[in-house]
Amino acid sequence: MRIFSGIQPTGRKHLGNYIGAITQYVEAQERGDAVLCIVDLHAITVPHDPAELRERLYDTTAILLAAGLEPARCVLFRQSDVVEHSELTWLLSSVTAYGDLTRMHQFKDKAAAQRELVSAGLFFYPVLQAADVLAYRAQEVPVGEDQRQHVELMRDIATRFNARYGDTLVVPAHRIPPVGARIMDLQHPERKMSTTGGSEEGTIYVLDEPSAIEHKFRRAVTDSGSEIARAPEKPGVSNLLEILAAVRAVAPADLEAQLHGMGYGELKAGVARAVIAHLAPVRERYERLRGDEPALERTLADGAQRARAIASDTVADVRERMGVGAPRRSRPLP
Ligand code: AQP
Repeated sequence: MRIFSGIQPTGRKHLGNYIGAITQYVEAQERGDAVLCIVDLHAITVPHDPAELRERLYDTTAILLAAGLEPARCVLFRQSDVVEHSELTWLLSSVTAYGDLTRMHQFKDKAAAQRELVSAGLFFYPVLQAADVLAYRAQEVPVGEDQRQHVELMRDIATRFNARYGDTLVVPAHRIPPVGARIMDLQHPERKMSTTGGSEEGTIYVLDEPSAIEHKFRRAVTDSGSEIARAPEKPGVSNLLEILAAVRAVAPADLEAQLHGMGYGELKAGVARAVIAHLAPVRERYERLRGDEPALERTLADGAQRARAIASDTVADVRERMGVGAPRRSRPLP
């Protein structure tokens, strides 16, 4: 089975990214043929500093390797190194409904947050994301809950393409983890933990020092009452339970039973300890890997070469089906 996902090189990776996505990428290496992409072309749809983008890309590469991605067991690459993503975006735009793009929650949220320019790139972001996945004919896309709508859109795009031009693209399915698909901000537990929209105090970064993690959990907002249970009126406690369940790989319901009678302060301290222990080895490996940019560059270049071999094949089939370019007679269509 082919598994594909992408992650942005913007900002610092947080616990939501780690639990909702990165952990799934690492597991994907066990379950199938994992292709993971650091999406720098997505990152330029909002204002950015060019030099910083390159730095953040290396940071993200090192975090992914430190988390357990092994270049020998997966394809790890930088999106802009495989130009087929850009071409496929344009080809697929003709089977993408304009009305669907106007309904994307992420576009609405991010457009509202822009102070100057709302770029056409931001609007087109989900088409590029569809091209990322469809280029690899991936069956599965591990993502957090916030990406559900984008995966639905890419399914529609693939289905429409196949209906119009004949069976060419694989219609992918999302894989949203049962626990930890939407980690919330510790200060505003009604909002998701986020790179751009969250609070600094409420966001745990993968590379935070243990003392910072401890401090942020100590200050986490909890709810009225004293019961440790998940409930809509207890978003703070629910989030802490979800985080603890995800890092300990246990069911939240089992935790509720185990922690019955414990106070909120004790809960927060326990979650902090578990998260610190979970992230400490990642931080240590990151420090070693991040210093060697030439090695990171070699890993990405090798990944891009392997990625291109797959993506160029799909783009050639899409062009042929659509009647774009010179006819190709050497290889029959699938
Ligand atoms: N709070 C979250 N809980 C669980 N999963 C999450 N993801 C993001 N936030 C949470 C998942 O992380 C993956 C990679 O995300 P990304 O870095 O490409 O950016 P994003 O989805 O736009 O989320 P961010 O990091 O919070 O950035 P902004 O602030 O720009 O929206 C995705 O699979 C995502 O679902």
